[in-house]
Amino acid sequence: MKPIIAIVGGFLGAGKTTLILTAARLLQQRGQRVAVILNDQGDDLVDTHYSRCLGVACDQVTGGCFCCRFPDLIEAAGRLLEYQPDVIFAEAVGSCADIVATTLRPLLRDHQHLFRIAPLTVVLHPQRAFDNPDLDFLYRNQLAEADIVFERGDSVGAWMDRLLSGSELAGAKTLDIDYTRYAEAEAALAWLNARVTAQAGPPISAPMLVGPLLDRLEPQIRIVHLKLFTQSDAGYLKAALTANGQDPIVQGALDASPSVSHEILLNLRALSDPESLRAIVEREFAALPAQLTWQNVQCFRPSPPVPYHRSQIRLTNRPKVAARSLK
Ligand SMILES: Nc1nc2c(ncn2[C@@H]2O[C@H](COP(=O)(O)OP(=O)(O)OP(=O)(O)O)[C@@H](O)[C@H]2O)c(=O)[nH]1
Ligand SMILES: [Mg+2]
Repeated sequence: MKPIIAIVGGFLGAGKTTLILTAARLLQQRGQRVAVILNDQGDDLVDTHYSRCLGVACDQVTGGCFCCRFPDLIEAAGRLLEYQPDVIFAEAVGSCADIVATTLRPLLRDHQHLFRIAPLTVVLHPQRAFDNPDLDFLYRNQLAEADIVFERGDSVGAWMDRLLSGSELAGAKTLDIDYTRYAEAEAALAWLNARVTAQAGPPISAPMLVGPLLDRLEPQIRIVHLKLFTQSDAGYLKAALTANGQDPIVQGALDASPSVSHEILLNLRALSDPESLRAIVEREFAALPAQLTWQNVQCFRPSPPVPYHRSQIRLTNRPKVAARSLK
């Protein structure tokens, strides 16, 4: 049986990775094999490291969204065939829209000999509206093209059954989106991905190392999604903020014992200019009680989307949709 590719989209911090990893666990309990493709504009993805720590077979598409890196998506899916997955979840970058025309339809058109293509799921963000026209533009366009909308609290089992039944139309809606406006909306965001090694003397636990760092970063940045992941010989710790004024959501070894060596990944999406964001992050990292080596740091505005395919093919009688206002 050919594996199913199920694309999951939705805004930054909506809960895509969480949904996919929950579904992966449920499917594994049902005896099915699952793999995941993560996607980002930069490298050093927290989602990939986290998924691997949970024992899920992963690959990734980096340096651009699935739309712009469509051949990389196909290569990643091809590499995952080695695991003989029944289902491959593909998580789109949280600022990405127009996935039906640029990714789902080309999959349907050219790759059905290898894969079955599931409907596009879009995860609702608990915030619903962002008080920012650029973020609202991206969010409502994402929702407008969904085949299935998943909301926190919905049954993951029922969602999977719907997704995998094969009875629902995939790519039913073609988005009518202005690419100039789309590029402008994405460019309101600053993206920072960093990988840093920290050598602490005396040894320190991960929560003691990064807790104060989060406390210092939070008031200085308009956070859209901040993901921080640390790995040491005591285990991993993941902390996330999806808005300002929240306590971080933490997973992993909260009670980890002290370690000398920590690898820290930071994936930060904020309403900012990249230069200011980078300066704040570098300054606050420098205050850590450890010797730091910056292995990699990328800080940029997403460049205008240039989809590899923008498929206009109409497979059935599919309506064109324009995103409606959120309010
Ligand atoms: N309580 C609760 N928290 C959730 C749920 N889904 C996600 N979260 C939390 O919300 C944060 C963001 O979730 P992610 O799954 O990382 O969101 P995402 O859509 O993958 O984010 P990006 O990859 O940055 O676009 C995480 O810290 C999750 O623990 C949920 O259903 N309930
Ligand atoms: Mg994610």
